Amino acid sequence: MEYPITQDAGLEARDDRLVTDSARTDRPTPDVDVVVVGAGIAGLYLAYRLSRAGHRLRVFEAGDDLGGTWYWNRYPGARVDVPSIDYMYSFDPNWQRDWQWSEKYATQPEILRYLNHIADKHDLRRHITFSTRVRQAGWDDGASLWRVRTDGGDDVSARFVVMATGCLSMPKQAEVDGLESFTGEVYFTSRWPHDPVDFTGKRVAVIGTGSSGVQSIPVIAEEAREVVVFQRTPTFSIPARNGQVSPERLALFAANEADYRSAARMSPGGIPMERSITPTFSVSEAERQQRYERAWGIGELFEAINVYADVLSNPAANHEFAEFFRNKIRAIVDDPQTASDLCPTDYPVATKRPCLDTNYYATYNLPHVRLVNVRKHPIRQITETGIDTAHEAFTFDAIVFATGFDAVTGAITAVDITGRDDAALKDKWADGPQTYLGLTTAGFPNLFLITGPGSPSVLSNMAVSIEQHVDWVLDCLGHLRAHGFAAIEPTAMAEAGWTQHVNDCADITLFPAANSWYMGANVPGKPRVFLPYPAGVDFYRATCDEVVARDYLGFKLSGPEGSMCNDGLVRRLQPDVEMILIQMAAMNLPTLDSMPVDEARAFYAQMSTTRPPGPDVGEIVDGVLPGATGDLAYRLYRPPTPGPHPIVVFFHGGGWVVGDAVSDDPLCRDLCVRSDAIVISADYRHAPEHRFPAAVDDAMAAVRWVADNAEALGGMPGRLAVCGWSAGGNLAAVVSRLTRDAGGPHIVGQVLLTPPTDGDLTRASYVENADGYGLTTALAQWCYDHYIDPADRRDPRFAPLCAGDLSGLPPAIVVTAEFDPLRDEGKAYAAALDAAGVPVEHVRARGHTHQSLTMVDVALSGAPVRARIANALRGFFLPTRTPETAA
Ligand code: N01
Repeated sequence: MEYPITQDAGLEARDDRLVTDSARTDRPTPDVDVVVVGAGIAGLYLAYRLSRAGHRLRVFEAGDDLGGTWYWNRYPGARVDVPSIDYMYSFDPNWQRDWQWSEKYATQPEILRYLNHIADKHDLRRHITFSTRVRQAGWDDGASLWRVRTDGGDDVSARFVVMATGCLSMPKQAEVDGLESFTGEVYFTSRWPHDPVDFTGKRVAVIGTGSSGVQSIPVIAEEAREVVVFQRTPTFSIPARNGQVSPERLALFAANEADYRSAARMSPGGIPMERSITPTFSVSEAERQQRYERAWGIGELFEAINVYADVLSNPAANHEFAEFFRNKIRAIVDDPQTASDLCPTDYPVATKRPCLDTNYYATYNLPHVRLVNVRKHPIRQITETGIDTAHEAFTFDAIVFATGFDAVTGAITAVDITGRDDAALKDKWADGPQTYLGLTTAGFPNLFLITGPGSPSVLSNMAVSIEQHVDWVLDCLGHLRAHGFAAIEPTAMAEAGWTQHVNDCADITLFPAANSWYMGANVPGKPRVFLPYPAGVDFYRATCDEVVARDYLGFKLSGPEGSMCNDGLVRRLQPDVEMILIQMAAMNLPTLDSMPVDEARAFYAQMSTTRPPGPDVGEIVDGVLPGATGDLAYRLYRPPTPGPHPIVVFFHGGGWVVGDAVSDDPLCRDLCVRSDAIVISADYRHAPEHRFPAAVDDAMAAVRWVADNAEALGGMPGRLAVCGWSAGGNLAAVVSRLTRDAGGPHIVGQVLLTPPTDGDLTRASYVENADGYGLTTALAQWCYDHYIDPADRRDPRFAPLCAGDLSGLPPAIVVTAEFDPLRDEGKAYAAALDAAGVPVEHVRARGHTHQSLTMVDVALSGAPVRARIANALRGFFLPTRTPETAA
């Protein structure tokens, strides 16, 4: 059937007029503008966009036909695990006129038919050279072009190379000894024959229980006489509940397909869905079970994982969800030992790709299906007739390997790619891939990676992510043309920043806890690096768009008429901190400095009620202690371990104006548990009613009282440290010096968390971070003005940095946050302590704000900093630091 070549108005409007490089320069004209490697979903869309934009292109495809993943993975039961109508192109808006999905989750043959249908409809085949593998691509810097060689003898020059090689296309080696001796049939799910395979009456082994194994095992078991599944790691799988395409989804399409697709693009996973913001333990047990049941019943992976906001970050939340899964498995599988072997226990749920199945667990109830737990009974070797484990010799007619892929990077590094100075990409990535946005890599100009490492790729609906990348590349090529540039390449700084950002995102999740292919852990010798970008399609797309809007931030663009580079980092905040700031901004809350003091205090207290409580401690005691002029409230946090314990006197934050003994409750709990010390949060009088030095006098009184009563409080006399956040950090620093001068009480260490140390508003950090990061410069000034007269601001009881002599002060840990107006004075104080010979550890909290380090269980990226604080406290409390031994 012939289809007219359609042109979408939107695309037409976006493409710039073609001006070839040769028209501008006398440099050699490449054979084509773009070489595309791969003719799967990405390669086809590239062919569509590039050809319509007037680029001369060639697409090389190793397979005999198009389809990529869907060409190769023809194993029995192969299906998509994203609903079919989400897993399709959006550039073909009138698709329903000539295409219909027959099922919620289409089979491999149906998807392959769809891709062929699209290729024919838009006349894409003519760009593709089949049965041809790209072996080599080398950047010729002098000519500013790529030289691409194939196993078919092609030698093609191109201005750009786009790797559309797929994330799961390079099969992993079998890694079992003796395969060559087996005389029966051998199959790999990833390279399944085109002719039908008939297992009727046969004894079949299946090795591997990832998605491919989970899908194929039930179907193979329908034919085979005997099926033995060799399982190394059990998987979490939910029933797909396949059937007709959901009428609700179709109705959404009928209402407005453009809105639907746009919602997908701005969703966390590439399927229209609201990001869950409910923490698991914020609702009742009954409600949680109800929601888990719904997740199990709906048959959609993304929905299931989105059940609660913290499933992938909170170990306890993950454990509960995993236990729900395990109970389901135990309920389905009759044999208790088999059920137990099928229950994953050594990695958090969803940190390895979960599966969608049809009758997977129930298949193990069939009399001719058996599970062998390879962890208990390792495969020794494959023999002529079957498989030997340490305990048993099995005879098979066929062995099916469903053993997975060298994922995400494997297909890219399989091509010998060399960039500037003949540097090999494989060498550059030897310790893990480095990319900018997962799209480009420094030193390899004009090379684009579709769904490359460092982009959402395999954690998202690939169809949506592929389109986004291809659109970005096409826009980029249009930009280069329009501005007379011939080459684009990321800077080393931008790439390092992005690689760091991807790691930061992964580090606040449970993903690194699993030996998954996401981590490269399934391939022996592959570096352990989290490969995809886990913060979501929505954030990722916004970032890519921002890079363009900021004049291709982090890229160097060059051409015959010159070059431009707007170098920098697109994401500098910790990802969770950024998310919190976005949410706070959306709430449009009034600022404290816009309110009368009483209102500000009430508002501050109100805000505290909505945060997570922090960890459980052994005991909490509320009491009063004698302050300088009257009673002061305190709260004591005792660790769950047997005492006596060292004691930390803690001073809360709040700019000397707001807050009280319990306002930093989660932080105090966290410090108590992590450092195994009693934390006593002592209140002090607040300004403006009680201006400087009232708070200092109270802080001194509190330290004296705690020192005098250490034993009665369950503490260890002589092991006393001070700690404070913000204004409390200032008080801790001041008290450390005053006690030194007064000859006691002896303080073994001081913890100063984002402290003001001289309130000098002219410092750079007050200017750089004046607004947008929680504490504003205006609010800091409001606090100072309430607390202290300008004339007193060099008094060392306010400005410890102005104290003449800092020698002999207790050892310190000073924490400064990158995006804090107070950053530079904390930094200066750490340097001054160091210069005075005081042992000091200065922790620069990268990507953090004034408050974020105190946000226990909210800003998870703050936890390692608090762990360092606790570690420092433990060091302060070592017996060598006590007065007796110090003397
Ligand atoms: O591969 P896998 P897959 N001895 O790596 C085991 C997508 N996909 O092809 O975990 C014994 O997940 C290995 O064990 P372990 C989807 O994203 C999607 O199944 O390494 N066992 C594991 O059990 C998916 O995640 C769809 O300990 C060995 C299995 O083999 C990705 O592709 C369908 C072994 C490999 O599982 C990959 O899935 C199919 C050995 N030597 C795939 N080596 C859908 O859309 C490996 N294993 C539904």
